[in-house]
Amino acid sequence: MKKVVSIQDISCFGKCSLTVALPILSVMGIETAVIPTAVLSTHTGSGFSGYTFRDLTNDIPEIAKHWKSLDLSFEALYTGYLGSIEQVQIVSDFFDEFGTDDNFIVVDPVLGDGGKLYAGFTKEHVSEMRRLCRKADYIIPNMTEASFLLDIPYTENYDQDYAEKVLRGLSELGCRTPLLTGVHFDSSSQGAAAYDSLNDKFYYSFGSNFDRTVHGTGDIFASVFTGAVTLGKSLQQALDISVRYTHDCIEKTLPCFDEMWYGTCFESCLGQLLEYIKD
Ligand code: PXL
Repeated sequence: MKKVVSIQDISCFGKCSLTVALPILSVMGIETAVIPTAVLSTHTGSGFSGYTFRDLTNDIPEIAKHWKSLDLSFEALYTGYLGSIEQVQIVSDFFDEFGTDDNFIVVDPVLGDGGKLYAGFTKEHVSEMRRLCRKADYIIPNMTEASFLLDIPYTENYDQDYAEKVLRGLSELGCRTPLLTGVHFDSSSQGAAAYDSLNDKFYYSFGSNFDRTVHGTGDIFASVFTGAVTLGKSLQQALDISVRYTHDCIEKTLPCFDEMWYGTCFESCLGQLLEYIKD
């Protein structure tokens, strides 16, 4: 069985990070080890305030040390939300210890959305995340995160030429294959793009656009993408599977958005994901 380690927080309520990555990777038939970086009572996105935050940063090197003594290895190292600058640095050390020529690293540089940083994140956090991206084979920012990483103004109105400039810029941070999520060149479709800098090739995948932001879709996309690459899918296949599944999840969520404002109904679509990875 393929093994992935996912390093991100547990938001006890709110359907994101590990509570999304674990079921998605498991359904894809991938053994998923976890390093919870923090335990929060809810996620920090809009709608929640007063959440608790238990920092587990000091546990990460201890877990890594124990795993080294057990000689554990993973096909992929996959990180998402990291709650502090120190945590980003420790995860960077983890990459040095567990990264090999045979495995790959996915960094979802969770920083913000809608042109704004998430609560508690600063410019220094962005700089540290930029450094972490250098060690990744794949990074999966949305346009907000890409803009912060590249220190350029955020825009919602852009064309293919602009998206490709952003992707090239992201590759210059040192990551071989940057992706961009939430890509749209008109109001009818939305999807994702990737740039394989080694072969200088761009890849796209689109579905129909929903005029609404649903929380947690970035984590869903990144988990499926990591799983698909782990299963040996090509970059185009991995993009297609991730876009299709994320699209299904948003479609399922919208009719019950009033109750589900904090997350995405990804559970109801897991059966479809199993079908998509069979192709
Ligand atoms: O969905 C990304 C995410 C993960 N973890 C926590 C968050 C967020 C986004 O708001 O707050 C704690």
